[in-house]
Amino acid sequence: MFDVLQTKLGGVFEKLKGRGSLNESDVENAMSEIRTALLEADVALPVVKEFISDVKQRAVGSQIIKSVSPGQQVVKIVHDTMVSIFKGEEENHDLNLRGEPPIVIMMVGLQGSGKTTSTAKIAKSLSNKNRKKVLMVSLDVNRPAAQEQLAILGEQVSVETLPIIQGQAPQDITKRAMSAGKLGGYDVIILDTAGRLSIDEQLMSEVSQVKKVANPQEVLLVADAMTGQDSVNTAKNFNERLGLTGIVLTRVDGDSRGGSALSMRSVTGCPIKFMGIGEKLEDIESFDAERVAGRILGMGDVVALVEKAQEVTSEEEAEKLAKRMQSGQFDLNDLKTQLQQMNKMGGLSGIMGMLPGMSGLKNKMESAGVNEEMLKKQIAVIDSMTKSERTNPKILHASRKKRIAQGSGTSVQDVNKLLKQFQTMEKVMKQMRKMGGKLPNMGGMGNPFGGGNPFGGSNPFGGGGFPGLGGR
Ligand SMILES: Nc1nc2c(ncn2[C@@H]2O[C@H](COP(=O)(O)OP(=O)(O)OP(=O)(O)O)[C@@H](O)[C@H]2O)c(=O)[nH]1
Ligand SMILES: [Mg+2]
Repeated sequence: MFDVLQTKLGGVFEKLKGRGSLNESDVENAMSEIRTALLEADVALPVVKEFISDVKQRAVGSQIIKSVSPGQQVVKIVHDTMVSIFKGEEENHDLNLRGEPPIVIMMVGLQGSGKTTSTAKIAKSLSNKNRKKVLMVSLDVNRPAAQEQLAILGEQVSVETLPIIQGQAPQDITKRAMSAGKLGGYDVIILDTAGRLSIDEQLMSEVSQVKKVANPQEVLLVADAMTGQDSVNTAKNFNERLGLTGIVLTRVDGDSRGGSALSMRSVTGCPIKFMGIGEKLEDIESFDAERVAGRILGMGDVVALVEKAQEVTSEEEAEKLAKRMQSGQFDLNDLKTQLQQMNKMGGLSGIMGMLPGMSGLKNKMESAGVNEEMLKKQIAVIDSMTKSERTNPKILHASRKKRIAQGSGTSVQDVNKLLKQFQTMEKVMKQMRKMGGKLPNMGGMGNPFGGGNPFGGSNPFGGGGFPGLGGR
């Protein structure tokens, strides 16, 4: 599975992971080797470029973890980048079967890509695992015996197929399928369309018309993982013309280069929903980004190690911060750490999004201008300060503020705002100490971000949200 990609990247990683230290040129070298590896595995050039720049960006923004080697850390970053491309925006790569039945799934793709086989595989899985009543329908009137092929598969997997009426056009078969689906009380109808050698107008207009009649909830492109660069154009064309909702990647069991998977995902923005991993009708898997990236990179142990180390590091950091706050030693360096931590957690919206019932608050915060941009700006302001300014903000007078504003690309007003927040925090912490470490009940929490104090906002997270404010 994805052999070429795996072997090529594996070589780069083996060299990297043992390295105790990496300088800039080591990293540059590793990047250029990864670049070559991806290209040789047939990943499309724009996707390679995006991948490399994403890795670099993550590398720059990542925190150095003492307990693992830089090489190991790079391995982890490449892994994360791959997972994030495979995952895309959606959380869920399952079929969308919500709504009023029958739900229609339409299978499209080039000739021989595996549409009919995948139709039967998906039908079998929906019927056995999800207990759905499924109707399979062949719209392939071009290839002799294509409709019979599906009927035979239907018998093998014990899923019904629409009776064949010779001479009917695809649109008419579709209409018949829709009414049979409703009358028969089916949950799901899967339409298996005819393939073509290459994308031609006739094919596209035929499937577009079928789509209009059937109004499918899922339009799945079935694509052969073994076809290299061409698959990207195919996917792009189908997507532009039909609006795909997902990809079924077939023949992943073969000696495929694997690059097409990454490219198609990236170019269409459509999630890969299934992988065909053999000719048998149970040879289908849901696509799991973590697992696939793990298989491709073959570095599961390193990834786990770095994850563990990251956890420990942020815990240690949180504890250290909490202690400093309790002893009243909090300075702007600590504020920066805290801002970074917030940023790492996916920014405020990421955190808020995870909490049920918080969407209203999230909007409020956004309208108060508390967002990731702001976090970044604040971090930039602190970065532009000298060491002594950070530990002793009291020395910040007008000319220093002006210099900091210029250095961070912000305004003196922004600098003042940050300092104001810092002072508010100091005050809160003093109160905390007085109350024996408990978080004071800050008045006016109706808008926790009132007064431009984002740290008031950590309060609604139940104290555990941010290190140091938990009152531990
Ligand atoms: N090894 C392997 N073979 C597969 C897989 N999926 C499909 N095949 C094989 O590929 C061949 C073509 O599959 P079909 O399902 O008939 O392809 P199709 O897209 O319906 O073809 P047309 O209808 O002619 O366009 C068959 O021999 C299948 O057994 C897979 O995941 N792995
Ligand atoms: Mg077929």
